[in-house]
Amino acid sequence: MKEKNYLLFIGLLAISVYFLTADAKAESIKKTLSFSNTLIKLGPPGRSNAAAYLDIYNNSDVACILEIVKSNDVKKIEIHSAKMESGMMTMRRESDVSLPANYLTKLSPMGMHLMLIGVDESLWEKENVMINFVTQDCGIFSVAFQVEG
Ligand SMILES: [Cu+2]
Repeated sequence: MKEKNYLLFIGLLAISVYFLTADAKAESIKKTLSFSNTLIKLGPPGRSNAAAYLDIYNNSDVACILEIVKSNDVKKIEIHSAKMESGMMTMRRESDVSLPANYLTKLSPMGMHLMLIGVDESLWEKENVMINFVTQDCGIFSVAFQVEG
């Protein structure tokens, strides 16, 4: 092999290794959290609040801190935990929720959930609403939610 061709070959090899590594990195960040069973429960018409439920699986070996949950279609989204206290259901706002490593966190009725504050009629016409999850170290995720009455 001539020297020039040899250098070209090494160069191409280096470039493909670089892209493969970059690809693998992007993949690992993307797959840190998996979202499933996403559902927005609107409840009776006229109500300005709704709840959203989902499962979040943290595939990584580190805990992910969920900092902000937001959507262009909703004024404000809070993370709530629900608890029975002397026969009454109480809700509390949670901040910086930790999603443990290699663990499935379920946001469900009677437990932790998303509170959609300030929803309007336009939500009824949508089949899907995008909700964004911003974490401290695990990236930002845009997740489609099915809307149900
Ligand atoms: Cu709530």
